[in-house]
Amino acid sequence: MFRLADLMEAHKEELATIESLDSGAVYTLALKTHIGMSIDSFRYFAGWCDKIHGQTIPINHARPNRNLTLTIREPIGVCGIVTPWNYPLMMLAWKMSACLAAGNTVILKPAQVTPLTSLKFCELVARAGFPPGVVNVLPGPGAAVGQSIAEHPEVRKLGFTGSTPVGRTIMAACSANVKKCSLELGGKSPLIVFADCEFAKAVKMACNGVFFNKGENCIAAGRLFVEASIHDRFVEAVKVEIAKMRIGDPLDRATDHGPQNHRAHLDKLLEYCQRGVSEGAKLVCGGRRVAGLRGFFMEPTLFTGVQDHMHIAQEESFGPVMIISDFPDGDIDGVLSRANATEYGLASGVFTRDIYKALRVSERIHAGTVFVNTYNKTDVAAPFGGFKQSGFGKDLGEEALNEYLKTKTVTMEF
Ligand code: TAP
Repeated sequence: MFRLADLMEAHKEELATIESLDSGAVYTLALKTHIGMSIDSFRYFAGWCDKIHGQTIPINHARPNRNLTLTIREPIGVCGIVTPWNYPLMMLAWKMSACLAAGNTVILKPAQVTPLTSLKFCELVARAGFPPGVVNVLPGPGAAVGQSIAEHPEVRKLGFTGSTPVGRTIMAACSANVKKCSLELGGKSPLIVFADCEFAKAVKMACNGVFFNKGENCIAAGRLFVEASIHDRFVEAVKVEIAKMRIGDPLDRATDHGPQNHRAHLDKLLEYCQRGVSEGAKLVCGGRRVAGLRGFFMEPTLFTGVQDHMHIAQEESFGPVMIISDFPDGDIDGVLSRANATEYGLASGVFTRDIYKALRVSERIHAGTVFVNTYNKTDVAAPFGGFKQSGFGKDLGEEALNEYLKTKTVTMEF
């Protein structure tokens, strides 16, 4: 695995170029995040390979004899992994690195629209010297290939990242043979901005929280709640940031915002914005395809005056759409209950200089990740995964290993 990480590092520009062409991610981001964090994942989990062990547990003795129990952490066997199109190599790496470190073999199905980096990755796996059959990549349609992996009786574990509806289908398929599964699903992550925040930082981070990877980011800040007394100033500052964004060729090193992943996704986003307008939200800017540019470019979009019942307040866009609602000054309970009134629970954020407020929000928000005065700050050592219908099971960190291990209990009498 260390050798594989070194090979990925040596080919990182090539991988980033392929990822950029295949997914529309801007090259600079692809290099740092899509590829950079994939390399970090393999290095991090390579370090775990010789640190996976069980426990020695004192149990009641069967007198007059004595007993000793120990646990052994064993690989599960053949694991399936099914990934989405927004971070093609990174989603592969987050799951596969933990899966391999735990001693399993793997069959991975990449998203149909973005299979290229996973195929290049196979070449590096072979060059790194993995035994044949340990890593298998099988591109194809989810309904056929993904479903077959989920249903196969000899695949004992399935790790899935994707949408909540497909997650439900997968869970049902896994239930047929009681397969262990972990699901990293959609989100509609609330970001709460209090008036006592560091204003300029909050604006920049909020824009990053929404527009990072053109919004095709599962933890994207899906809904912003801004305290009423700074609401108008905040909206003006976001408009200034949006106006600065350079939209264009993702391979150009100066570009900030590339095209959406594929046509059907862009069409869905335009419809989503239409729905926001027809439900009465105020479209401050964007909501359209970028005129005069070839490709699936969408204007960074800003909605204000969004009411809780609206579709755009409830459902994830998975695109560059910022959705702002205000909340009365000082109403922490009110904003928390609105932020928690969703079936999703992937991530969340809070901006305030008041540590008491930040900790109270962190404690009471229903989400697998809380960012305080930052956003999108994931790390290979920190567990990542959602609550509620955003799924269960963790990627990254020590906890991810549990998803790909089983525990055997051995009890001896002497
Ligand atoms: P999905 O449509 O759910 O697709 C994800 C993967 O599942 C694809 O490889 C897809 O294959 C496959 N699939 C489709 N139907 C299947 C079935 N019946 N059985 C097995 N596999 C099947 O998601 P997407 O559109 O690629 O990605 C966007 C969604 O992923 C968003 O909702 C986003 O929030 C979520 N996401 C979540 C996270 C985390 S960590 N929670 C990270 C990234 C993305 P095809 O290629 O044929 O569609």
